[in-house]
Amino acid sequence: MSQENLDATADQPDDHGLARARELVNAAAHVLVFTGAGMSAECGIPTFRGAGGLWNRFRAEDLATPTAFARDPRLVWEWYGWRRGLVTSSRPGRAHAAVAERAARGGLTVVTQNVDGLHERSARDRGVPPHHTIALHGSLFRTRCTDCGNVEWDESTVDSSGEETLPRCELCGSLLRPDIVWFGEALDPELLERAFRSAREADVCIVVGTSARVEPAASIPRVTRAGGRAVIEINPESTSVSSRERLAFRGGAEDWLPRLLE
Ligand code: BV8
Ligand code: ZN
Repeated sequence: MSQENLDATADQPDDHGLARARELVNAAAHVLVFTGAGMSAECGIPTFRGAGGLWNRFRAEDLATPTAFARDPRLVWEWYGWRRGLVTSSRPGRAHAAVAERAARGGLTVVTQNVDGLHERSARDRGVPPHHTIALHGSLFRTRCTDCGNVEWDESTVDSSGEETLPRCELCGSLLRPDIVWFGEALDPELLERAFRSAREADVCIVVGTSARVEPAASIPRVTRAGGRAVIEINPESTSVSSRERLAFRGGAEDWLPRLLE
């Protein structure tokens, strides 16, 4: 389906727009679902930007950079420990379920900027193999040693009451850090390559709940579009993705994704 074919669709799709988008998705051999924080908003996990966003209350430079961790690891661990707790008490929602159910039928890859693991949990519940989800920015539930680089799965409660209580490497005793990609750090080249390959191979890319401002992830839908394939957006607000896209569904992920993928 070429871009010209989509241009007939209104910016705010009506029932016809939904029918058209569903046609595209159903005809696709390879669907890419590209998600951001809005995907988990209805599960009670705050987004970063916009009303109620974390970056309104906290500064990214103080919490999500290697410099911040070097300066005050206790503060950074307090923030990630709080977020780990928030996610532990949350559950994947209807939007995650719709994606996982379609992935179980095959032909769907998720590329997510989220570190909450909710796509993975939802997929696991349905027996979908983990490689269907590419988590570009890491995980709240993994640690990495600042010295030997050892990576471990870790769901425990973080004690950030003092620097001496912070998690330590079981191999070498050095300080552990969250295994998350911070601003100014390189993304895993293998994951990035897989994500961009999916974008090139996708017949349709569904962009859900991202302000599309953080690079290089934000370029993923552009790659699908550059190949002449359709990009569908689900977001209550307009973004740089929708300004070029006619198939933009204004509203929450839980409202639109199940209708699009059922
Ligand atoms: C790197 C970890 C190089 C933190 C995160 C090109 C141009 C300009 C700048 C750059 C560039 N290339 C690189 C940069 C610098 C920087 C960058 O992009 N800066 C931007 C902000 C200007 N990028 C980097 O630093 C990257 N690294 O480039 O390294 C390099 C190379 C070699 C060697 C060394 C270095 C690393 C970026 C990774 C940053 N890490 N995550 C953490 O999670 O604790 S970023 C942070 O933003 C989040 O974690 C998230 O992953 C990411 C994206 O945010 P969104 O998911 O989009 O969330 P946001 O809140 O913005 O939007 C939510 C949306 O949901 C809204 O649109 C809202 O309307 C919508 N919504 C709300 N409710 C709902 C909803 N949608 C649907 N349903 C709802 N119910
Ligand atoms: Zn170590």
